[in-house]
Amino acid sequence: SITERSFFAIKPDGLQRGLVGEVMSRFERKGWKLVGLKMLTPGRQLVERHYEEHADKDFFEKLLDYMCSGPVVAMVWEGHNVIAGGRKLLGATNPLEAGAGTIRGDLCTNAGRNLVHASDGPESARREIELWFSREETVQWGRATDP
Ligand code: YYY
Ligand code: MG
Repeated sequence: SITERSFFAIKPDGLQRGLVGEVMSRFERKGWKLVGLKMLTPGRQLVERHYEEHADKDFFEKLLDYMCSGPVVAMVWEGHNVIAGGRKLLGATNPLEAGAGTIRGDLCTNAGRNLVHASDGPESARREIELWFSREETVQWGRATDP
């Protein structure tokens, strides 16, 4: 639906490497609409909750350390098929398997430094937007091209 929203985060390596504009530009060119944007160095609790499905994985502690190592750019994008489409734009979790033309395929080499997070379905999109953004922090706005 046109009002579908998904949560994305440019991870600390994205800021370290100066790729914020590059990543955001790909979302804009796709045609999705930015409706939430902020920068923060996430605390451990936030990231633990964000990645709670991975709490039992061997990479969990490393993942938390990495995600809390510096600022991230948290974003909500809205638009047609932005949840599934956002995953496609990112490419596979392991950049080696991510196709050319995808963000991970083009811009990184390591699953542990894979640059951007995207919600993996409607349920996680809802949960993650609520976790990272308060109601007032997302913006409803219209574009002349929406209709
Ligand atoms: O949703 P996505 O980010 O594509 O992958 P997930 O399977 O949800 O894993 C979350 C996050 O964990 C991944 O982006 C990097 C990290 N990770 C890892 O460091 N090593 C793995 N073998 C799997 C995932
Ligand atoms: Mg995931």
